[in-house]
Amino acid sequence: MKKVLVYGLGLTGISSVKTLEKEGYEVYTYDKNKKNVKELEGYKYSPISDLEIDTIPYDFVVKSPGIPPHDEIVKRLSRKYEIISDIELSYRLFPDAKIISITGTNGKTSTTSMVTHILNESGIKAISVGNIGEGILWQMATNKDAVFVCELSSFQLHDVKNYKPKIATITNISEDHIDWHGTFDDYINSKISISKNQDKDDYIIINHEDEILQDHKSSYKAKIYEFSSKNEVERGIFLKESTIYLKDEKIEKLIDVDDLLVIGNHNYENIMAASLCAYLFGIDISDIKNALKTFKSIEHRLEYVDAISGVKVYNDSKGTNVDSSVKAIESFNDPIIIIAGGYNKHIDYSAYVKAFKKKGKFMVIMGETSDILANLCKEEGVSYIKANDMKEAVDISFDHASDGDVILLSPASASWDMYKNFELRGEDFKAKVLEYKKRKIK
Ligand code: UMA
Repeated sequence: MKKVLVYGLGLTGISSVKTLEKEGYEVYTYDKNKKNVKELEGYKYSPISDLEIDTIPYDFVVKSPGIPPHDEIVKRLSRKYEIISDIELSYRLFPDAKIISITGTNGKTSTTSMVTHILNESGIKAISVGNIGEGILWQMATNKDAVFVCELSSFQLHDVKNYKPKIATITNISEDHIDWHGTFDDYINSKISISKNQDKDDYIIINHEDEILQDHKSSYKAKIYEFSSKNEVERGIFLKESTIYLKDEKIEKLIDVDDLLVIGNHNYENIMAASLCAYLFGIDISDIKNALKTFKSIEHRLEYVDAISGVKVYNDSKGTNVDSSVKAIESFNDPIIIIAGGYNKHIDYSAYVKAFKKKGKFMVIMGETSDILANLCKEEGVSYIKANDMKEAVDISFDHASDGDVILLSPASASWDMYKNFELRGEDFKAKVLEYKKRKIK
């Protein structure tokens, strides 16, 4: 019986243990913070201590994506064993699964959800997996008939070896997660590795306007399709004035952006990337057109929350890095009061404050990155106030807002200093907005 160590018992670990046990492996587990988890009741696995962790002859180790390569236990394990991600394992266990893979610094969740939406609307059972929802392995083990639309993080791609998707997409690359990767180059290489095993019969979809992706163009062996919101592409999808066109053997109109339910140039780019995935998968263009008309913005991604006394409120808690939040800021024409700050990923925040300066009225800052952002605001002459928690941040924002303004939570930082994840931060924001509304109505 093959022996496997599952390191980390969060979403990834739970899904990995369940699947490995079902597939007949002898499973050992280790987690710094827990031994047994409720979700694994009834499953056979052996928790192991850090002292004996490298004494068993495992065939390989499955590491959860949040655990960085510089972790001492990872370093110890890597001297003796092959360490892979659950994504790599999904390819090894289910080589015949139909997969569409999407990565990129920003837009990957939206693009993934859009592809799933287009496929489902076209009558094909599709499930979004990977860096979205529960772990990929259990989904694959229990949904043999589905197409898996796989959002991949740089953490997950860092530990792939043979993974070879038929269709891969990289939406864009900008600085993120340097605390985990150590260097920007390591982050870039992880992203690019989505395509490293592809060959001429596969497809790679890239952003025509992204310099880093263009610089790596000669390294892709797969057939390249591009998308662009600025220029006509050689082969792919592009936006011209307010219409999106598909160009392969001929040019044909896909949709007018006015017929979409999402706003912002970055969302049009996601629509283009998603449409290319669906097109290359073999979906009819008429089905793609129809599905695009019904796609709504996903939760926590430029999500419209409410309008209170003429002030529109948007939740962009998924804005966890500079590039993502800059795009959110650029989606609005009205004056913005922004709630900023959070976990410090040791990235450069100046582009965020500079972009905000153009349209922004006021920055409300909280979290670990408070001092960094406050100093940048001073340098750029942006007005700001620090807040201790979300309630205070929301109240201050409304105090400074007037009719026609926008209040936007788009922190350019991960949530991990104050919340378990960005979803909980977004929920908290929406709850505090609702509380404010109730107090206001009284
Ligand atoms: N742990 C250790 N040692 C450590 C660190 C963590 O034992 O040094 C343990 C923790 O005690 C915990 C477990 O590892 O029990 C957590 O593992 P994890 O951080 O990898 O989190 P999972 O619950 O497995 O969730 C992961 C992704 N999280 C991260 O990559 C941080 C989820 O992405 C993903 O949905 C899930 O796998 C299923 O595939 C979330 C995320 O924030 C959305 N992703 C980052 C992002 O989008 O920016 C990359």
